[in-house]
Amino acid sequence: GKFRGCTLWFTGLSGAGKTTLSFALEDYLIARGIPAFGLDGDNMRFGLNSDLGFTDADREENIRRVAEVAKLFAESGVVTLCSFVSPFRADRDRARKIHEDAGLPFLEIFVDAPLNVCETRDVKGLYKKARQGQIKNFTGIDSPYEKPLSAESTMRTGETSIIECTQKLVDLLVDRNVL
Ligand code: GGZ
Ligand code: DAT
Repeated sequence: GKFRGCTLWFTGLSGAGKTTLSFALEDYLIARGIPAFGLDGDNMRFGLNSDLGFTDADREENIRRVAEVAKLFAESGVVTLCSFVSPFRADRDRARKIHEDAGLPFLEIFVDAPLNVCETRDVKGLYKKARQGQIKNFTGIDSPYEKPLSAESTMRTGETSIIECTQKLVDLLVDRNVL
């Protein structure tokens, strides 16, 4: 069959919708027999990256290791869905380079929801804690987020439904000959 290995890199604030969209796309792909796998903080930060926190340097190393792991999954033919805040442009650009040097497609997806939308959602109650000073260096509150300048696609999750966003991702994969 056709070789589909590639990495979709979801970046955006906590609560923007990275995990939700990557799960929806993973379900869609698996249901059609296409191997897909999601990497996120839950399966990377508790294992391989359990030595890392949220300083700028630790985030950089987190993204570097995730990118190397994603490259291996993509090399094996899997559609790899990475959901990380990944707030720094240089770190995302390096993740891209790691893939492109190996001849693997890398699609950066900007999951773009305004801070006030993410903070109102407050899926895990972390914004409240960050506002109260219980969590330091929280992205969007007291740590920066550098928006992508040339993402392959942007999902405006504050004004677009999960279904519409998922369809847009499927369309992108068709356009890039993954599907
Ligand atoms: C940002 C934090 C922080 C700080 C804990 N800043 O909604 P979540 O919970 O699941 O998404 C956030 C996740 C970010 O981990 P990443 O590995 O994606 O970050 S990075 O790419 O910057 O390395 C949030 C939670 O962990 N969390 N503390 N200070 N998000
Ligand atoms: P993240 O992984 O970026 O931290 P999440 O997926 O855990 O974010 O939470 C996103 C929340 O927003 C979740 O409760 C679903 C909701 N939501 C509403 N519209 C959405 C959309 N179009 N795409 C993704 N999530 C959406």
